[in-house]
Amino acid sequence: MIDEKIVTQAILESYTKKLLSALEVDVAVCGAGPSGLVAAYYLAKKRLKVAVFERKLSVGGGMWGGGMMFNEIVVQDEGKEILDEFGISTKQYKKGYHVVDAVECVSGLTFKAMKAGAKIFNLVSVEDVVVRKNRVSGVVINWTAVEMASLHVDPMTIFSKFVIDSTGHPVEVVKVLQRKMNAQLFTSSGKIEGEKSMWANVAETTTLENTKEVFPGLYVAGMSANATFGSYRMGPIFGGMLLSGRKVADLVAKRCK
Ligand code: 48F
Repeated sequence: MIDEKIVTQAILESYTKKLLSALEVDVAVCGAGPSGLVAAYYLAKKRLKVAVFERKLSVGGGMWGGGMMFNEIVVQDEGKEILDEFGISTKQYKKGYHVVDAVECVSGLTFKAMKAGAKIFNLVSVEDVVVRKNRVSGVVINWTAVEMASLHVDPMTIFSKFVIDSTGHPVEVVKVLQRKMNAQLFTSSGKIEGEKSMWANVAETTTLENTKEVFPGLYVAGMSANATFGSYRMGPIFGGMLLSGRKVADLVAKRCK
């Protein structure tokens, strides 16, 4: 005999417990694309308290569809090393180029990030930041359904020592900080420089260089880093995203000590 009331109670109680445990975290990761998931894994592995907020029903961002819906992705040798650590299969296509099933890759990154201890909240959008004493100190979240329906419902707040913007091309967290607080960013113009057109070779290197703090308390990773600091996009080669996730985790973990 199944008692539906128990099923409902189980879900409500365990979700509430999970959310309550995330009200104050070491790191709030905004966006569960490849860079966000890798960052969450390495941070959680270092025993830091990590909450990931993802707007969509599914995590994985732009990785599921590979290149133009051919659901395979490519990584370089350095990216392959990270995938090896996650136990994700890769196949060498030519020297220095490895192909990976995009679906296995998203699943593997997600599984390991969660097993390491990261909590993922899908269907939740980050709509604002908390700024205290000229420092980003948390995020403001709401249900994606509220956002989609344009309902007039107030959001709630998550406090964190650090925030990572891994929202990809739209660089949403930095954007809201810039718009609402007129923030002076650590970019050459002090503002978001904007993403440039495709140039994979340069973009892969600059993704790593641009993975850094952009405002006190706020880091950028993945495509968000390139969009913030004004570099190119790279299409379905994902080594830079993975390496960026690992780099931001290292940088933030050092600051959390
Ligand atoms: O876009 P996305 O995959 O970001 P990424 O980790 O990787 C980029 C690549 O997928 C690809 C590329 C590499 O070759 O160019 O595009 O930089 O994942 C970003 C995630 O953030 C979510 C969004 O739904 C996606 O899953 N997201 C975006 N804005 C918000 C958000 C927000 N305001 N709140 C919560 N999640």
